[in-house]
Order: sequence, then structure tokens, then C-alpha cells
Amino acid sequence: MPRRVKIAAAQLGPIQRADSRESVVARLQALLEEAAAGGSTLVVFPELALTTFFPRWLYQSQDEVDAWFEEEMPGAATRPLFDAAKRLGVGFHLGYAELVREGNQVRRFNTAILVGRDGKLVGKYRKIHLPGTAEPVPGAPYQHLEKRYFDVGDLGFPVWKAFGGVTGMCICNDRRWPETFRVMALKGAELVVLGYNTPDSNIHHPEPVHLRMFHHMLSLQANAYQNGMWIVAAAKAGREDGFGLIGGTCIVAPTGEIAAQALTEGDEVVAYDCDLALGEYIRRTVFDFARHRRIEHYGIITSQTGVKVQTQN
Ligand code: CDT
Repeated sequence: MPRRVKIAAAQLGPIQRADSRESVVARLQALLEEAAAGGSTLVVFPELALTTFFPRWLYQSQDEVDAWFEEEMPGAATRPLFDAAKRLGVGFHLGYAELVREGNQVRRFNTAILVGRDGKLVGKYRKIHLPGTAEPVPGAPYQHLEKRYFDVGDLGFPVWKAFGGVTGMCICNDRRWPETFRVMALKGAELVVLGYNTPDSNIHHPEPVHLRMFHHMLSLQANAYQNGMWIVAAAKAGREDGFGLIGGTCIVAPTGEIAAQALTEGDEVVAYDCDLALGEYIRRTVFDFARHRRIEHYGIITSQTGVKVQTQN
């Protein structure tokens, strides 16, 4: 039996450093309304969707850093989005920088939330695979300081019954790691939604430009197929603060095929009527985990991070 749910990936064009939260939320709301008018019941927004990709800069003070974070969700600036979701009966996924105060301790996460069609929180995910460095890379045209500004996510990879199926979340660099999707697939995920900010160059190693998009699509398509799940990925795209971000917002089917893809590097809604039951045959046949996985040979995956050469000779 098909289980159809129309899902929109809402790509954002660049957000400049001077843009206010209010102006960005107005853009998100316009995308939400467009997606709802087209019949979508879930709208996926990018990673850190309320601000410029601020980890590209080194700041002089902690106050400057904390200005990019939200202590409340919804807060004054974001409440209109939650109100619009409730009014339109459409849920959303939103990435933002989260600041948590616990006694004397402050923790900061790269976070995403899933909000239901009633405008209420369904679940939260905090990014686990933080890329980049804690210290600036000398001579680089811009930085990628996620390891400096964020704590590693502490919520694991949860999934929720939501939007007609079992739904999970991850954020940007998480999509490059097969463990991300396999853990959620083992919990029954049929749909994973994510946002990303992927620079169009690699500051750590010179790379042909086309590889940035290729590796993005390769990761999504391989993981969708190998886990028999839908993946909906929303980009922040275009030239932001003078530096390029790849677009490539897309919806990938459990077959690994691209069901829908953005055409621009600006604000754009990409939608598809996803049959959440489509992956069932893949998980019943070639990727029937219960019959075919051989966990007795996988232990090293969770007991070891880096490579230790262990040859047989
Ligand atoms: N935001 C984010 O996670 N971006 C990374 C860039 C990796 S290069 C340091 C990505 O995987 O797209």
C-alpha cells in the first residue's frame, strides 16, 4: 500500500552577515506558504537557516559568537514561522545555532528541529559530525570553525513517528558518513531530512570544483539506496559574505534516484509526492538487514575511530 506524503525542500539563497533574523524569517515564511499552497505537508529548511554561515569567520569575543545563537526556540523573531506552520497545517525542519545554559555551564550546538503540522515541537537533533577545525587555517580565504564554536551533539540519532512514517534528521557533514543513515535505518527510519551549507571549495586540499556537487549527490544517493529510505536535503546556496556555497537541494528516492532537484542558487521550493512505502521492497530484499547483516564482523566500526593498519602478513 503506498503511503504518500508531499515533502518540500526549501533552498535558501545567501544570507549576508548584516541580514536580520526578521528578514530571514520573512523569507522562510514565504517559502513555507509557497510549499503549503503546492500541497506539501513538510518543509525542510537548511542548516543554520537563520543566519549567514558564521563559522567561516574568526571572532574577537565570545559575545560576537553568541550573537549568532538562539537561546529560545521559538523566540521573538522565529515565532511567526511556528504560527504560520499551525495556520497552514504544514510542518517544518529548521537548522539553527542553539545555546543552552545549565547552571554555570554554557553549551552550544549546531541543531535542527522537527515541528509538526500543529506548530509544536516533534523532536530535536544536534549535529554529531562537526567538520573543519578549532583553530584557523593559516592563509585560507575563509575558515570552517565548527569544531571551535559547537559542542558535539549529545542526542544520538533519534527517529520519530511523524509525517506518515518514521522520520529522522541529520545535518550537513553527517550526510557524508554511512553510520549516520545506517543507525537511523536500524531504528526504522523511512525518511531522513537534512540541511547543509557546503562551500564550493575545499580549504584543506585543492580539489576540482565539480567534486563538491558530485560528493554531495554521491553521499545522498548511496545512503538512500543502501538503507531503502527517502532523503530530503535543503541547501543554503549562492555567494554568501563573498564566498560560494553549492546548491543542489534535492529529494532522493529509496532507489537512489533523484526525484526532484533545485534549478537555481536562490530561494526555491523543490517538492515531490514521496511514497514512504517505496523502500519496503529494498529492505525486504537486497538490504534485508535481519537476514544479511553480519554484525560479528563489524565490531571495529564502533570500537575504533582512526585507521590502525592490521595486515595479515
Ligand atoms: N556545514 C558543513 O558541515 N559543511 C561541510 C563542509 C566540509 S569542509 C570543512 C560539508 O560536509 O558540506
